[in-house]
Amino acid sequence: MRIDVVTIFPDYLKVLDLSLVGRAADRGTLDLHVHDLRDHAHDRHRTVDDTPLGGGAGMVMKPDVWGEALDDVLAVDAPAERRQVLIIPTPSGEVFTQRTAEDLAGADSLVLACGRYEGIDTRVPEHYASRGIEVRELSIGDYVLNGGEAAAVVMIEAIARLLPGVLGNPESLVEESHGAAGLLEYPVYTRPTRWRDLEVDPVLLSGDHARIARTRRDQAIARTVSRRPDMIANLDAAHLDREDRAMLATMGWAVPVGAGRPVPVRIRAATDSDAEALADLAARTFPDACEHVIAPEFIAKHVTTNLVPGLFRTWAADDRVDLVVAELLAPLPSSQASSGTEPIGASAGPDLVGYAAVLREEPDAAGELPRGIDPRPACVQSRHGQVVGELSKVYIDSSMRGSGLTPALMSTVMQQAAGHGVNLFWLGTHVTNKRAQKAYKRAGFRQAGTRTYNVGGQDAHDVVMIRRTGEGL
Ligand code: 6GU
Repeated sequence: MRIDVVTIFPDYLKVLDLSLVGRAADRGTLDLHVHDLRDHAHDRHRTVDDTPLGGGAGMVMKPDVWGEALDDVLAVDAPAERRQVLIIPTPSGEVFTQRTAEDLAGADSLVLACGRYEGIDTRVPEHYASRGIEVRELSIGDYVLNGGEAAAVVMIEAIARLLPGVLGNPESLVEESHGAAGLLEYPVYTRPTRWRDLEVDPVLLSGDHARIARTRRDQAIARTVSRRPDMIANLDAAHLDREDRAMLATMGWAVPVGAGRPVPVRIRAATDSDAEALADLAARTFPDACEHVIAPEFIAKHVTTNLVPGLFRTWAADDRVDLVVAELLAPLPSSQASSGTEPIGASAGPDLVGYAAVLREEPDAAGELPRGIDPRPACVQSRHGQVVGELSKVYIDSSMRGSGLTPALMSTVMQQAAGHGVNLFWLGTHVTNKRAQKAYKRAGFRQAGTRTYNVGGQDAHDVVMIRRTGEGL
């Protein structure tokens, strides 16, 4: 690639002779030429600027001087198959990104016109564009430099390292920040493994390549969520696997069904004021769990007698109940909104799309267990000192299936309950609901037996699953 730079400070570009760009030039991959703009000024003072027409601060660079300089370096009648780009670094340009660098690395030659002062007369880019030259006015970020030289150095380095043979190890282009994944790069470590009391994650020393890859991916996601939420909002959901989604959901981003991008959610403890929204959510999600196996009238009866706002109000007030909700922080595009009985957003309440509860098996002062707790099935044996909690249960709005909210709610509620002493979790789920059983299995549950469960007056057959805290996932 040939690069020409026109500037009033040719020495500024000498930094490019150092480092990898210099080596690329030595090898012939890059043919860099720097020209002094003042060679094209013809008065005694070699003037390149003048006061702005219409008044105002600063000086503007003269179009006649620039025109002569650029006519000299631009190959005006170059063959059409050679791509030549005129780049004008300016804070009022389009933002130069890794995508821009990748695009420009495909050109045959670049000419960078570095302005100083308030910029170059606007007719200069206009003129060359009208002559069929590809002109790009580019900014390297939202701040102002005194001239385009530093920006030109930045752009040339970003472009040159993408040219074939410039980087020693092209592999390092694959996983870096702002690469195709749309995430920042994961944190990196080297020896010593323990430095000033700081240890590295032992997974990195395990030699287990799949686990290392997973850990790094989770770290890249975590870092991007905290530093660049704008990048998370733009992630292409098609590139997110189940574990990515679970990680994102724990960190406040979920991918709705059919959506191309994650949306912000908050996973938090439920309060009294969630009771109505929770009852609505329960009414539209409970049937999903047993729709095809229990008659609709039994389901309806169960919902209207049990899953009432009063139940959720009682749970929110009971410290033996850990009740966690997932709240949508921005409305979904209407095509993805759930088609429940209550239109979402019609009420003033929170937009809840999921909940999970753990009911701790512990009598209160009156000897009563938490409201709505199921009798513990015989197959759930607690040893001395074990504190039993019923995971009751993880319900997700149909618009959020596969969004990552299920594992995120599950791990949040179980962590919270574990903090309140629960170390043996159990749950019952209908024998035919394989989707739920799979999800619980992934969360570390295993089948312990079965139970018969009464839904609105009809017996249902449930699989009983258990998980002890500390049991590996
Ligand atoms: Cl390309 N030029 C100048 N002068 N300032 C800038 C810039 C360019 N990009 C950000 N700030």
